[in-house]
Amino acid sequence: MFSLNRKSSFHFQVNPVVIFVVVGCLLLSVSTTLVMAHSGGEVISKKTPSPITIDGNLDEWALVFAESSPLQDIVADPRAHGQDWYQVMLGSGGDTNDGGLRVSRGRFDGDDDFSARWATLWDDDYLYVAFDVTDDSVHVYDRDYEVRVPDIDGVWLLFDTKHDAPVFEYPNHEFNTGEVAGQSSYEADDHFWAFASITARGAGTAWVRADAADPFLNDPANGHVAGQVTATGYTAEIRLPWSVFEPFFGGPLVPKDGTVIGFDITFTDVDGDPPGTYGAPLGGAMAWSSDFENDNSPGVLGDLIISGEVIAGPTSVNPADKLPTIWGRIKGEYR
Ligand SMILES: [Ca+2]
Ligand SMILES: [Ca+2]
Ligand SMILES: [Ca+2]
Ligand SMILES: [Ca+2]
Repeated sequence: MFSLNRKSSFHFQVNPVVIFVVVGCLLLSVSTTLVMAHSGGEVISKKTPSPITIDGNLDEWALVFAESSPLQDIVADPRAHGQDWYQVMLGSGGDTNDGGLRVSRGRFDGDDDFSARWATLWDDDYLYVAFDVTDDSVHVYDRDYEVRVPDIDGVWLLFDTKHDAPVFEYPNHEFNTGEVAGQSSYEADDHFWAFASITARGAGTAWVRADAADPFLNDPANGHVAGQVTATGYTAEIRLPWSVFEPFFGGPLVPKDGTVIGFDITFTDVDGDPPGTYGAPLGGAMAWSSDFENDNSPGVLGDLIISGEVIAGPTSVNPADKLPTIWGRIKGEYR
Protein backbone atom coordinates (compact mmCIF):
# COMPACT_ATOMS: atom_id res chain seq x y z
CA MET A 1 0.00 0.00 0.00
CA PHE A 2 2.71 2.39 1.00
CA SER A 3 4.54 1.76 -2.21
CA LEU A 4 1.38 2.10 -4.28
CA ASN A 5 0.43 5.35 -2.53
CA ARG A 6 3.83 6.80 -3.15
CA LYS A 7 3.60 5.85 -6.80
CA SER A 8 0.14 7.41 -7.14
CA SER A 9 1.30 10.52 -5.37
CA PHE A 10 4.34 10.75 -7.65
CA HIS A 11 2.15 10.52 -10.72
CA PHE A 12 -0.26 13.12 -9.42
CA GLN A 13 2.49 15.64 -8.79
CA VAL A 14 4.49 15.16 -11.95
CA ASN A 15 1.83 14.66 -14.60
CA PRO A 16 0.87 18.36 -14.97
CA VAL A 17 4.51 19.22 -15.55
CA VAL A 18 4.90 16.44 -18.08
CA ILE A 19 1.68 17.47 -19.80
CA PHE A 20 2.80 21.11 -19.81
CA VAL A 21 6.13 20.24 -21.36
CA VAL A 22 4.63 17.85 -23.93
CA VAL A 23 1.89 20.30 -24.93
CA GLY A 24 4.43 23.10 -25.06
CA CYS A 25 6.66 21.08 -27.34
CA LEU A 26 3.71 20.16 -29.53
CA LEU A 27 2.62 23.79 -29.84
CA LEU A 28 6.15 24.88 -30.64
CA SER A 29 6.46 22.15 -33.23
CA VAL A 30 3.08 22.94 -34.81
CA SER A 31 3.69 26.69 -34.87
CA THR A 32 7.09 26.13 -36.46
CA THR A 33 5.57 24.14 -39.30
CA LEU A 34 2.82 26.73 -39.78
CA VAL A 35 5.08 29.75 -40.06
CA MET A 36 6.04 30.46 -43.64
CA ALA A 37 8.32 33.28 -44.62
CA HIS A 38 7.02 34.75 -47.86
CA SER A 39 5.22 32.24 -50.05
CA GLY A 40 7.30 29.19 -49.17
CA GLY A 41 9.69 28.99 -52.11
CA GLU A 42 13.31 28.52 -51.16
CA VAL A 43 16.11 27.91 -53.60
CA ILE A 44 19.79 27.48 -52.84
CA SER A 45 22.31 29.17 -55.10
CA LYS A 46 25.69 27.44 -54.87
CA LYS A 47 28.96 28.93 -55.99
CA THR A 48 30.44 28.08 -59.37
CA PRO A 49 34.23 27.66 -59.44
CA SER A 50 34.45 29.01 -62.99
CA PRO A 51 32.39 31.62 -64.87
CA ILE A 52 29.29 30.42 -66.69
CA THR A 53 29.34 31.03 -70.46
CA ILE A 54 26.19 32.92 -71.41
CA ASP A 55 25.36 31.32 -74.74
CA GLY A 56 22.12 29.38 -74.18
CA ASN A 57 24.03 26.09 -74.06
CA LEU A 58 23.28 24.62 -70.63
CA ASP A 59 25.90 21.85 -70.59
CA GLU A 60 27.75 23.41 -67.66
CA TRP A 61 24.53 23.31 -65.63
CA ALA A 62 24.08 19.52 -65.76
CA LEU A 63 25.09 18.86 -62.15
CA VAL A 64 23.11 21.67 -60.60
CA PHE A 65 20.06 20.89 -62.76
CA ALA A 66 20.18 17.32 -61.52
CA GLU A 67 20.10 18.66 -57.95
CA SER A 68 17.28 21.15 -58.50
CA SER A 69 14.93 19.10 -60.65
CA PRO A 70 12.15 18.09 -60.13
CA LEU A 71 11.91 19.88 -56.75
CA GLN A 72 12.13 23.37 -58.27
CA ASP A 73 10.63 22.76 -61.71
CA ILE A 74 8.07 25.34 -62.77
CA VAL A 75 5.10 23.15 -63.61
CA ALA A 76 1.39 23.84 -63.54
CA ASP A 77 0.73 21.37 -60.74
CA PRO A 78 3.58 21.65 -58.23
CA ARG A 79 2.17 19.19 -55.71
CA ALA A 80 1.67 16.54 -58.37
CA HIS A 81 5.44 16.85 -58.87
CA GLY A 82 6.20 16.34 -55.18
CA GLN A 83 6.81 20.03 -54.45
CA ASP A 84 5.38 20.06 -50.94
CA TRP A 85 7.08 23.40 -50.28
CA TYR A 86 4.58 25.16 -52.55
CA GLN A 87 2.25 27.00 -50.17
CA VAL A 88 -0.02 29.06 -52.40
CA MET A 89 -3.73 28.43 -51.93
CA LEU A 90 -5.83 27.60 -54.97
CA GLY A 91 -7.48 30.70 -56.43
CA SER A 92 -6.04 33.12 -53.90
CA GLY A 93 -4.39 35.47 -56.40
CA GLY A 94 -5.85 37.40 -59.30
CA ASP A 95 -5.37 34.16 -61.16
CA THR A 96 -7.18 31.61 -63.23
CA ASN A 97 -5.59 28.35 -62.05
CA ASP A 98 -6.81 27.18 -65.46
CA GLY A 99 -4.83 24.02 -66.10
CA GLY A 100 -3.03 23.90 -62.75
CA LEU A 101 -2.47 25.42 -59.33
CA ARG A 102 0.43 27.60 -60.47
CA VAL A 103 -1.33 29.09 -63.49
CA SER A 104 -1.87 32.80 -62.97
CA ARG A 105 -3.07 33.92 -66.40
CA GLY A 106 -4.35 32.18 -69.50
CA ARG A 107 -4.45 28.41 -69.61
CA PHE A 108 -1.98 25.54 -69.71
CA ASP A 109 -2.58 22.12 -71.16
CA GLY A 110 0.07 20.10 -69.39
CA ASP A 111 3.86 20.00 -69.12
CA ASP A 112 4.29 19.71 -72.91
CA ASP A 113 2.51 23.04 -73.35
CA PHE A 114 4.85 24.70 -70.90
CA SER A 115 7.18 23.67 -68.10
CA ALA A 116 10.64 24.74 -67.04
CA ARG A 117 13.61 23.16 -65.31
CA TRP A 118 15.85 25.78 -63.78
CA ALA A 119 18.71 26.42 -61.41
CA THR A 120 20.84 29.24 -60.05
CA LEU A 121 24.54 29.69 -59.36
CA TRP A 122 26.72 32.61 -58.32
CA ASP A 123 30.26 33.82 -58.13
CA ASP A 124 31.84 37.03 -56.91
CA ASP A 125 30.87 38.84 -60.12
CA TYR A 126 27.45 37.49 -61.08
CA LEU A 127 24.20 35.88 -60.05
CA TYR A 128 23.40 33.29 -62.72
CA VAL A 129 20.09 31.64 -63.64
CA ALA A 130 19.39 29.09 -66.35
CA PHE A 131 16.13 27.73 -67.70
CA ASP A 132 15.44 24.72 -69.87
CA VAL A 133 11.95 25.46 -71.12
CA THR A 134 9.52 23.01 -72.66
CA ASP A 135 7.17 24.95 -74.93
CA ASP A 136 5.15 23.47 -77.78
CA SER A 137 4.89 26.81 -79.62
CA VAL A 138 8.12 28.80 -79.49
CA HIS A 139 8.10 32.45 -80.60
CA VAL A 140 11.44 34.09 -81.29
CA TYR A 141 11.18 37.77 -80.35
CA ASP A 142 11.64 39.99 -83.43
CA ARG A 143 10.07 43.32 -82.54
CA ASP A 144 11.26 46.46 -80.74
CA TYR A 145 14.32 45.69 -78.62
CA GLU A 146 14.10 48.95 -76.67
CA VAL A 147 10.52 48.43 -75.52
CA ARG A 148 8.71 45.16 -74.97
CA VAL A 149 5.97 44.76 -77.65
CA PRO A 150 3.78 43.25 -76.31
CA ASP A 151 3.99 39.72 -74.84
CA ILE A 152 6.82 37.24 -75.08
CA ASP A 153 7.99 33.71 -74.67
CA GLY A 154 10.23 34.79 -71.84
CA VAL A 155 10.84 35.24 -68.17
CA TRP A 156 10.56 37.86 -65.44
CA LEU A 157 12.97 37.82 -62.50
CA LEU A 158 11.86 39.67 -59.38
CA PHE A 159 13.95 40.72 -56.38
CA ASP A 160 13.51 42.08 -52.88
CA THR A 161 17.19 42.98 -52.51
CA LYS A 162 17.00 43.89 -48.82
CA HIS A 163 14.72 40.93 -48.07
CA ASP A 164 12.62 43.23 -45.91
CA ALA A 165 9.14 42.66 -47.33
CA PRO A 166 6.56 41.89 -44.64
CA VAL A 167 6.29 38.24 -43.66
CA PHE A 168 2.87 36.65 -43.31
CA GLU A 169 2.08 33.47 -41.46
CA TYR A 170 -0.27 30.93 -42.89
CA PRO A 171 -0.87 27.26 -42.25
CA ASN A 172 0.62 24.88 -44.76
CA HIS A 173 -0.73 25.30 -48.28
CA GLU A 174 -2.95 28.24 -47.33
CA PHE A 175 -0.75 31.15 -48.37
CA ASN A 176 -3.23 33.70 -49.66
CA THR A 177 -1.57 35.60 -52.49
CA GLY A 178 -4.32 38.18 -52.95
CA GLU A 179 -4.47 38.96 -49.23
CA VAL A 180 -0.69 39.33 -48.98
CA ALA A 181 -0.40 41.31 -52.20
CA GLY A 182 -2.67 43.97 -50.73
CA GLN A 183 -0.35 44.47 -47.75
CA SER A 184 2.85 45.63 -49.44
CA SER A 185 4.07 47.30 -52.59
CA TYR A 186 7.40 47.73 -54.33
CA GLU A 187 9.85 49.94 -52.46
CA ALA A 188 13.16 51.39 -53.59
CA ASP A 189 15.06 48.13 -52.99
CA ASP A 190 12.55 45.97 -54.90
CA HIS A 191 12.96 45.54 -58.62
CA PHE A 192 12.24 43.30 -61.56
CA TRP A 193 13.27 42.77 -65.16
CA ALA A 194 11.75 40.83 -68.07
CA PHE A 195 13.99 38.91 -70.48
CA ALA A 196 13.41 37.50 -73.95
CA SER A 197 16.27 35.05 -74.38
CA ILE A 198 15.55 33.99 -77.96
CA THR A 199 15.51 36.90 -80.39
CA ALA A 200 16.00 37.59 -84.08
CA ARG A 201 19.00 39.77 -83.20
CA GLY A 202 20.75 36.90 -81.42
CA ALA A 203 21.43 38.55 -78.06
CA GLY A 204 18.65 38.38 -75.51
CA THR A 205 16.80 41.40 -74.16
CA ALA A 206 16.35 42.85 -70.68
CA TRP A 207 13.54 45.27 -69.93
CA VAL A 208 13.28 47.25 -66.71
CA ARG A 209 10.00 46.40 -64.98
CA ALA A 210 9.07 44.47 -68.14
CA ASP A 211 8.86 47.76 -70.06
CA ALA A 212 11.85 49.80 -71.33
CA ALA A 213 15.32 48.46 -72.10
CA ASP A 214 17.81 48.24 -69.28
CA PRO A 215 20.73 50.26 -70.66
CA PHE A 216 23.28 47.82 -69.26
CA LEU A 217 21.64 44.36 -69.32
CA ASN A 218 19.92 44.87 -72.68
CA ASP A 219 23.11 45.89 -74.51
CA PRO A 220 24.10 42.95 -76.77
CA ALA A 221 27.76 43.87 -76.36
CA ASN A 222 27.59 43.01 -72.66
CA GLY A 223 26.41 39.44 -73.28
CA HIS A 224 24.25 39.06 -70.18
CA VAL A 225 21.25 37.29 -71.75
CA ALA A 226 21.23 34.41 -74.24
CA GLY A 227 19.06 31.51 -75.31
CA GLN A 228 18.66 28.82 -77.91
CA VAL A 229 15.68 27.18 -79.55
CA THR A 230 15.76 23.47 -78.71
CA ALA A 231 13.93 20.37 -79.92
CA THR A 232 11.44 20.74 -77.06
CA GLY A 233 11.30 24.50 -76.53
CA TYR A 234 14.03 26.96 -75.69
CA THR A 235 16.69 27.87 -73.16
CA ALA A 236 17.43 31.05 -71.25
CA GLU A 237 20.78 31.73 -69.62
CA ILE A 238 21.14 35.01 -67.73
CA ARG A 239 23.83 36.58 -65.59
CA LEU A 240 23.19 39.61 -63.43
CA PRO A 241 26.31 41.47 -62.32
CA TRP A 242 25.98 42.13 -58.58
CA SER A 243 26.52 45.79 -59.42
CA VAL A 244 23.08 46.02 -61.09
CA PHE A 245 21.49 45.59 -57.66
CA GLU A 246 23.52 48.41 -56.11
CA PRO A 247 21.12 51.29 -56.93
CA PHE A 248 18.27 49.35 -55.32
CA PHE A 249 20.16 47.84 -52.42
CA GLY A 250 21.58 51.26 -51.60
CA GLY A 251 25.20 50.09 -51.71
CA PRO A 252 27.26 47.14 -52.85
CA LEU A 253 25.33 43.87 -52.58
CA VAL A 254 28.18 41.52 -51.69
CA PRO A 255 27.02 37.90 -51.77
CA LYS A 256 28.24 35.59 -49.05
CA ASP A 257 27.22 32.33 -47.44
CA GLY A 258 23.81 32.89 -45.85
CA THR A 259 22.78 35.97 -47.83
CA VAL A 260 19.02 35.82 -48.52
CA ILE A 261 17.31 37.78 -51.29
CA GLY A 262 13.57 37.86 -51.93
CA PHE A 263 13.04 36.22 -55.32
CA ASP A 264 10.44 34.99 -57.72
CA ILE A 265 10.13 34.06 -61.39
CA THR A 266 7.27 34.52 -63.80
CA PHE A 267 7.18 32.95 -67.24
CA THR A 268 4.87 34.26 -69.92
CA ASP A 269 4.05 31.82 -72.68
CA VAL A 270 2.70 33.07 -76.00
CA ASP A 271 1.33 30.36 -78.26
CA GLY A 272 -0.46 30.20 -81.61
CA ASP A 273 0.17 32.04 -84.89
CA PRO A 274 2.93 34.69 -84.70
CA PRO A 275 3.28 36.89 -82.79
CA GLY A 276 1.31 34.50 -80.58
CA THR A 277 -1.13 35.25 -77.82
CA TYR A 278 -0.76 35.38 -74.08
CA GLY A 279 -4.48 34.97 -73.39
CA ALA A 280 -6.45 31.79 -72.81
CA PRO A 281 -6.90 29.27 -74.23
CA LEU A 282 -3.53 29.34 -76.03
CA GLY A 283 -1.07 31.25 -73.86
CA GLY A 284 -0.64 32.07 -70.24
CA ALA A 285 1.66 32.80 -67.33
CA MET A 286 2.92 30.95 -64.32
CA ALA A 287 5.28 31.81 -61.51
CA TRP A 288 7.74 29.87 -59.38
CA SER A 289 6.94 30.69 -55.77
CA SER A 290 3.76 32.76 -56.01
CA ASP A 291 0.83 32.69 -58.35
CA PHE A 292 1.84 36.09 -59.75
CA GLU A 293 1.07 39.47 -58.10
CA ASN A 294 4.85 39.37 -57.64
CA ASP A 295 5.22 42.52 -59.75
CA ASN A 296 2.99 44.35 -57.25
CA SER A 297 3.99 42.96 -53.90
CA PRO A 298 7.40 41.79 -52.72
CA GLY A 299 5.51 40.08 -49.88
CA VAL A 300 4.64 37.16 -52.17
CA LEU A 301 8.21 36.44 -53.23
CA GLY A 302 10.16 33.38 -52.13
CA ASP A 303 13.75 33.23 -50.90
CA LEU A 304 16.97 32.86 -52.87
CA ILE A 305 19.63 31.68 -50.43
CA ILE A 306 23.31 32.15 -51.23
CA SER A 307 25.42 29.14 -50.24
CA GLY A 308 29.19 29.19 -49.93
CA GLU A 309 29.31 25.58 -51.12
CA VAL A 310 31.24 25.36 -54.38
CA ILE A 311 29.85 22.99 -56.98
CA ALA A 312 32.15 20.58 -58.74
CA GLY A 313 33.62 22.00 -61.91
CA PRO A 314 32.92 20.69 -65.39
CA THR A 315 33.20 16.92 -65.14
CA SER A 316 34.43 16.04 -68.61
CA VAL A 317 36.17 17.49 -71.61
CA ASN A 318 35.26 15.97 -74.93
CA PRO A 319 38.48 15.72 -76.96
CA ALA A 320 36.46 15.59 -80.19
CA ASP A 321 35.48 19.23 -79.58
CA LYS A 322 39.07 20.40 -79.21
CA LEU A 323 41.67 21.32 -81.77
CA PRO A 324 44.65 18.93 -81.49
CA THR A 325 46.95 21.67 -80.23
CA ILE A 326 44.52 22.74 -77.50
CA TRP A 327 43.84 19.14 -76.48
CA GLY A 328 47.58 18.50 -76.35
CA ARG A 329 47.99 21.48 -74.04
CA ILE A 330 45.13 20.30 -71.80
CA LYS A 331 46.68 16.82 -71.57
CA GLY A 332 50.07 18.39 -70.96
CA GLU A 333 48.72 20.33 -67.97
CA TYR A 334 47.49 17.11 -66.37
CA ARG A 335 50.74 15.13 -66.73
CA1 LIG B 1 26.23 28.19 -71.16
CA1 LIG C 1 12.25 45.27 -50.08
CA1 LIG D 1 5.12 29.59 -76.35
CA1 LIG E 1 -0.58 26.68 -74.73
